Amino acid sequence: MTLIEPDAALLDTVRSAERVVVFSGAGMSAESGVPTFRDALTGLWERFDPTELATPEAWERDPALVWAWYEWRAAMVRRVAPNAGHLAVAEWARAAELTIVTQNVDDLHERAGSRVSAHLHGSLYAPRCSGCGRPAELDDARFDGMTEPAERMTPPRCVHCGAAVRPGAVWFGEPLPDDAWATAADSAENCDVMIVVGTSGVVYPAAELPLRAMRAGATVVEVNPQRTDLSDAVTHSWRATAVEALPALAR
Ligand code: BV8
Ligand code: ZN
Repeated sequence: MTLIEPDAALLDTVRSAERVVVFSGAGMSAESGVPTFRDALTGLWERFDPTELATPEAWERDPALVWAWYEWRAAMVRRVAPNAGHLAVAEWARAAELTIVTQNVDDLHERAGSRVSAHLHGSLYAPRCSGCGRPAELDDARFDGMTEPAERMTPPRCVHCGAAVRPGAVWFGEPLPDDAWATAADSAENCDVMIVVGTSGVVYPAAELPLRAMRAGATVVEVNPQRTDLSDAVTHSWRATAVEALPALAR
């Protein structure tokens, strides 16, 4: 059911829920100034389709282009701050058993004080070796001087095996991290309330999570200024932004 405003009964259900899952997508960070995934290709990269560039094939074809895009996004996120939606979720977690499952590769939930149980699509801040898979210890200070995007940046080399260091994101065609998916699926199937915020619901298997929560009998509230592929499948779809809705839903 599409909502313009949640009624008192829904607010009571959400605020009194013991087991809550917050499932977030790129719209969660939009009001912090982070372009959503479909808008993440601006300037130098606007001629690319994100679902083309976020792939192992793009990395094989042109690692310097892909590495530059992720470095620029990581530098940009460092210059913004968590928004009132991130802060409300962090506050909520102090009063209920709250599990955060995010598709986002930014660290804004963490910087708001939350512990994220599952980063389904990896992180901008977890570069790893494309050869041996070890995490790469890179100095975040490298972002400080990065005020202009560069079209190409040669990725650093792994100190252990010499292979190129790759972004820590999960690309299209790559499996989600087993532990993140297991945590996310388990929390979706065992929650009383799921808040689905800021996702277009087109990327799988992540978009399956609200459907699993519905099948398990949870109250699933979508928060999105637009209608999405999930809007008809959830119990309530609130046309609101993360900053408008989350402080109202949290206790
Ligand atoms: C896998 C990291 C199997 C990279 C990302 C055909 C049909 C179905 C599925 C497939 C298919 N072909 C291929 C697939 C599978 C594919 C997929 O789903 N493709 C899609 C495009 C159809 N999935 C995969 O490949 C996944 N892996 O399936 O592996 C496998 C198993 C074993 C062995 C091998 C393989 C991996 C998918 C992970 C891809 N990586 N991110 C990076 O970030 O660069 S996904 C990427 O999209 C981001 O993480 C993003 O989070 C995610 C989803 O996008 P959204 O978060 O929803 O963001 P979007 O911009 O779309 O929407 C923003 C929403 O916010 C909008 O609705 C907007 O209205 C709203 N909004 C805006 N402002 C606000 C707001 N909401 C609230 N407040 C606001 N202020
Ligand atoms: Zn290595």
